[in-house]
Amino acid sequence: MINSADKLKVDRRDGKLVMAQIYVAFIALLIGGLAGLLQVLVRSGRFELPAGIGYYQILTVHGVVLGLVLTTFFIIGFMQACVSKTAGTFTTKQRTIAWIGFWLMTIGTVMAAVMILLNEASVLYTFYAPLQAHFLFYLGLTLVVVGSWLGSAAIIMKYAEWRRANPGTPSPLLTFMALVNVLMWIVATLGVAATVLIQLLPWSLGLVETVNVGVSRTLFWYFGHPLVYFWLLPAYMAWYVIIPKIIGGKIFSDSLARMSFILFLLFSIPVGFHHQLLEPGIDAAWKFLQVVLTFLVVIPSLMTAFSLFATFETFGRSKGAKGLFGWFKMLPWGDARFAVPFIGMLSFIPAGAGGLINASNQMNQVVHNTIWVTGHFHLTLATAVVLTFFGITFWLVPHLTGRVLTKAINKLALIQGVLWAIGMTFMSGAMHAAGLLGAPRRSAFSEYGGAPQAAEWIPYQVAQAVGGSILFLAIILMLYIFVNLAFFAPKGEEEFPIGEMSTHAEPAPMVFENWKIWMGITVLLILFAYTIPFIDLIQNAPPGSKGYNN
Ligand code: HAS
Ligand code: CU
Repeated sequence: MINSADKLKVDRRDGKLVMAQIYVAFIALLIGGLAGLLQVLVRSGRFELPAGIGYYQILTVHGVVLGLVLTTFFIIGFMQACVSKTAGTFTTKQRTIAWIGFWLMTIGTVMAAVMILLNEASVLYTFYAPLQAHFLFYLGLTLVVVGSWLGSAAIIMKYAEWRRANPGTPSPLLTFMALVNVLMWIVATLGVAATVLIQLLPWSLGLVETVNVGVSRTLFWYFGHPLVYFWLLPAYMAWYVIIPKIIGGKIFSDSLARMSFILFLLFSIPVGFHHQLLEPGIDAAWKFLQVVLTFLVVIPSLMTAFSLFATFETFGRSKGAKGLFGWFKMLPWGDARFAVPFIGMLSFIPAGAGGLINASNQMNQVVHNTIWVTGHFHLTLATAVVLTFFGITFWLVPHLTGRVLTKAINKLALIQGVLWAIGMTFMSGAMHAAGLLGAPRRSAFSEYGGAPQAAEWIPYQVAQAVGGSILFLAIILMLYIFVNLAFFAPKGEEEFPIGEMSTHAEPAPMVFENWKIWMGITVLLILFAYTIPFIDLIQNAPPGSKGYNN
């Protein structure tokens, strides 16, 4: 279905809202990237942080600012742009709610950042109890979450308005996808809100002395796993809908795309135990159940891979490609809007395979708490997802600022993507390898008293520093491109690419929009996977833990 809105630009007022969030995301990239560079340098053993700055302080900056701030701001902004473009301009009321959300998120971010910089919250991005932060850190994160709910509310309201105006018609694909992601986000963030408001805030304020660590971590991972799909789904929105248009092809199947998003809604949340397989207090049978559910949530990613190959191959053959991989040559390799996200897709193949290893109950014992896991999420989040976000930036920012992506900037963007791929191959590759040799994650440089095994890790740490330095260069290049596209590129009209359906595709069945069914199953699965383990964790808890802080 070709929507009449497809020809229109995103409304200027909505554009401002989206750009505000993208500015914050790129400031976060600068700060977080710098912290990342300092970390790899420390871990190489050849550099010490000046002025009494702590390694964990820097590591917290890196994780919070890139993992939580950059992602949330970019994603909410991008989804709002998609909804405004495909379901129509936000009403004044919807836009005002979204702006209030933006300011709450920004104030919360500043509060959390100040506490980290004062070394009052060196608790890493997972803020695991019994590590204890200043209460303003938790309050700041709460504001970020509440603000994101308001940004999400604007999307839900626009969707509801569209439904009322178009009864019996499937909603525009990008709007549908954004809606699924915000529904998943709201259900997931209830978990982190619960641990912060009920446990961590009162504890950091000294109102209660101890905290139930098992419950707090379980609530965190109830949120923490769907968090990673909250990052991934916007990338999938671009892969399913935007990339086909950029290459000049068609979307393989509207229904398949919707079905995969519904499967993410159902299976993203009841799987948090795959982060806690080696933690005490949870019965092995419940861990096993969640491992099985984890393998179910792999299916929509395999569907996505299938659908992408189908789009690429169909397009290539329509251009006369022959043989098994002849279509590969037909793809527009000179277009950074395609090539940079494509590097992301390629990296997602080993990244996903690593995820399957992590999720395999026994193999998790080999990799858990090693730097292998850090390697895993630098391929998934910091390559597949982030390069896709960069690819989106190349057209979305000029589209919103009334400028164009010039040939020269396109070339720089390609160099940026290639640098990223090289840097990450060194860094993430060395992390995976060192992890298999037992090198721990979340640790500063140490020779562990001259232990021979630790000596084996050092060459890999040097390789990580080489890769990390290349990545930092790529970040600087990306920031240059962003500033150019936002302020200096020539005026003009840049397209918001939205793919068309392939002609043989049937319209999507309306059952996909029956939220009573999908939210109902989501809640039932959560209750099934978590109720008894929670009762266990509360009833059979060891004495609560006092806070550790520096
Ligand atoms: Fe993960 C830990 C399991 C995906 C992020 N993960 C993490 C952490 C993060 C993270 C941040 O089960 C660390 C948290 C912490 O701080 O402790 N992960 C999985 C599984 C998947 C997975 C099963 N993770 C992600 C994604 C992330 C992410 C996505 C961010 C965006 N992960 C785990 C587990 C742990 C974990 C355990 C805990 C480890 C521990 O012990 O602590 C799956 O969703 C992956 C499915 C993906 C695929 C790949 C499909 C391929 C596609 C690309 C197609 C390419 C094309 C182009 C078409 C099966 C879609 C190719 C063209 C050619 C020509 C070749
Ligand atoms: Cu997970």
